[in-house]
Amino acid sequence: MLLQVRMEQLKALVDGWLDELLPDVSQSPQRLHEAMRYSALAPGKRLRPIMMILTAEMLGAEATAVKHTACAIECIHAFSLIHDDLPAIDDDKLRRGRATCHVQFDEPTAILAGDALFALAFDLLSAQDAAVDTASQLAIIREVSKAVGTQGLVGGEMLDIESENQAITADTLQLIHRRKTGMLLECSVVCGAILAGGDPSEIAAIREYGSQIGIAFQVADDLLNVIGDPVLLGKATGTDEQLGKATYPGLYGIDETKQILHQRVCQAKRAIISFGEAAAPLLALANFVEEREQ
Ligand code: GRG
Repeated sequence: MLLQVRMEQLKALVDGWLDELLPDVSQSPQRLHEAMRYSALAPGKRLRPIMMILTAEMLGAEATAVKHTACAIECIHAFSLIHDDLPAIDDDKLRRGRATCHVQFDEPTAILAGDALFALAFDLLSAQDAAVDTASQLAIIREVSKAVGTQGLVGGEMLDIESENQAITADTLQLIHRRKTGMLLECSVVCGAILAGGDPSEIAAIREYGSQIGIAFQVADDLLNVIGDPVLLGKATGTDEQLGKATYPGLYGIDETKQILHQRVCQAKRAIISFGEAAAPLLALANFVEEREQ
């Protein structure tokens, strides 16, 4: 099946899960729940849950085996987008083709909606499907905690802010991209592999795939911020330059950035070649990361 069709199907599946697991707007505090649902259910790609599902399926598990973990990661992702868009950080007005959370609601509500999505993520991780054994569940909670902590998402964002309008090295740029964006994508495929009962060598190969795709994804994001279509992206472009962000096009120029992106995607594909035919969806997804327009 074409990856595009499969991605649409999986996106609908994940949206159904999120709708079920997010707090209802009829419950108090209603405005907070409204803001959480507004951001988490906004029309994003659901790439992290999709990657988790495709990984689990590659190892022979059903999509439902990753339901709670996939939704937890998407809640963390939605949290990071809400906080990233705040006036104190990137001050963005448009996200996923809609007003950002603080514009639609207000700043305090957006901050709290992010915080509540983060708490919900760990609730989901600790209450996930009975089929998961305790050791795997703990391994997943650890994996997610590391991916979002000071050596992951939060730390990467801090480095990103500190690097604004500074001359930085290629190593620092790679570190920022790995932490700010890469580790949550890597974590998504690793969790999929753990939940599907992957052995250590399978998990290591999948981790390498996730690590390469994770950096490639942010390199593509940097490129799209320069040459992408804001309508397709559902967010403003040109903002990295305005904010003096450290980016691949800023350091290497457009053509070399495209080559770096291609190399990362090739390395990702090489990492999972041993899975044979079963790897086809993740190989196609790697191509999507290189060619994406949104
Ligand atoms: C959530 C623990 C935690 C901390 C917040 C603000 C912050 C710390 C981190 C920001 C990290 C960030 C927003 C990185 C950019 C990652 C990125 C490329 C986002 C866009 O992802 P897509 O394209 O978005 O998958 P959609 O909308 O399709 O889901």
